[in-house]
Amino acid sequence: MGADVEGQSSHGVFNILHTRRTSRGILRLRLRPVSIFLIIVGPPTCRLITMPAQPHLDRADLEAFWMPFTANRQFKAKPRLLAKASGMHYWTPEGRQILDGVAGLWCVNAGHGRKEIAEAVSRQIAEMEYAPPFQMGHPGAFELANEVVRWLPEGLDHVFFTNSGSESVDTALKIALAYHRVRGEGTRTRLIGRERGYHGVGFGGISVGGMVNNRKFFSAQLPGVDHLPHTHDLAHNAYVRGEPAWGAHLADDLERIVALHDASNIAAVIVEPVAGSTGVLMPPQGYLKRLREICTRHGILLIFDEVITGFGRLGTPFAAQRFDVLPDMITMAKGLTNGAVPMGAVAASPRIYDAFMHGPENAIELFHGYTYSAHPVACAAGIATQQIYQREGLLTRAAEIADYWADAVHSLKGLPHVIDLRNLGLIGAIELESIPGKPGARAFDVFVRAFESGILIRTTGDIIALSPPLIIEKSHIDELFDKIGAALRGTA
Ligand code: PXG
Repeated sequence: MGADVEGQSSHGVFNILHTRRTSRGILRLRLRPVSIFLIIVGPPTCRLITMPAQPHLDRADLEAFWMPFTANRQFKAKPRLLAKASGMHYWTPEGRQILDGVAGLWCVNAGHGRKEIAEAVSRQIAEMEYAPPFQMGHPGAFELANEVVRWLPEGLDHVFFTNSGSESVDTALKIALAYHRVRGEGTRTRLIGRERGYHGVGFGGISVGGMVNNRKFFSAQLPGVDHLPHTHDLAHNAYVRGEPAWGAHLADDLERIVALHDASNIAAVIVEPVAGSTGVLMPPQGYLKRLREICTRHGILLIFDEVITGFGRLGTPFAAQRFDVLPDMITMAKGLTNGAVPMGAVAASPRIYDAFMHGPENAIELFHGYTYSAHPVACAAGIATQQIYQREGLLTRAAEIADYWADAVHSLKGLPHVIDLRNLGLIGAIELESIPGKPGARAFDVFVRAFESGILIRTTGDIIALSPPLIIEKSHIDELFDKIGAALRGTA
């Protein structure tokens, strides 16, 4: 093709200015005036990826946005931008293809660019962009709640909508406190989290959470919070596949806290079934069951924070099913809408819901909610997402490919700086030895190298976390781990 070829697309007539064949059979076309197209050539089909015109961003243009959980100055000196996504991939504004090893941020479980979600969202915005959720309703809210209940373990059958994981956590903690109060046990106010837990960034979430940097700058936390010990111990559990055998006894620490405060003062325990943000810490075999038993014995509510484990990450719809443990509440977000529209939710047991359904029928039972609870557009995205999960069997897919994934994770054993490898469902972790005095620097270097080689991974401290879309194929797994291996070999 020459520089003067003319073509037609939905964007109008274009002139092809430049073509270049890259690796993997991708033909890149540079077009006038504004678009870049990528044509992926490969039997049996061709796919046309259109890149919308990207505004050019100078250093000064990057200043106004105060980026979350980001080294702002480092990023703005050398930005890493994403402009388009489809299936297992992102593309940079320059058209570089990036294999997504982390489902965006543990949320795009059905893969990127799902047409059904885009269409449902666009239909809903055109039809009714907003409806007030207080003393009013819209059909989508009830439909999505029913869809979610279908995935939940039997025994959780009510859904309260929020807009994020952080809001879900704070909502669940508030429901726990109010639940005890409406039952006449208002002294049960203490909340128990876990060291190295992550429960979002609200004041409730950082109070029960256990990540030092997320807590130490913000002195005003909830009073009356205790923490269980975390379960991560490389001396016992290094290179274990799946759930480690050592550590169930760490749940017994809850008995110590109960003995200290008395159960009559304790409202709830909140844990992530698999601690994600803090570096992918797998629950020891039997640990969650033991926590459940102790909570039940003492009338303490057990909350599973399933913001990352919900919606198929471990090969079952929720981790509660995978571990065969029924919590009193489950918090969720992320995969609820495939990351397409912000939304979270709290699932509660009938015992909890029914406890509020007393008093005059015209009384509001729970003084809690958000302007955007059950937002119609989020509900539309959520319903379309659940239909994809159902139709494609995605919430059990991780179980099918988990062994191949586990082999790939553990194939990195022996590579430079690797001190542990962990896997469960479609989650993986690579723990690296830190550079003395520079915690996190080594993993970040691997992250940058990996991005430059065409894969997106996630780091927390010196741990690399992996959580790809659930549509991942074996060839993607091979590419992901080949490139991680190369990045590890390349780092100092
Ligand atoms: N609970 C858990 C278990 C989470 O993983 C939240 C609550 C808060 O969700 P929102 O939607 O408020 O962010 C999360 C969020 C990472 C990473 O790198 C994980 C999260 C957020 C940011 C980074 O692992 N999870």
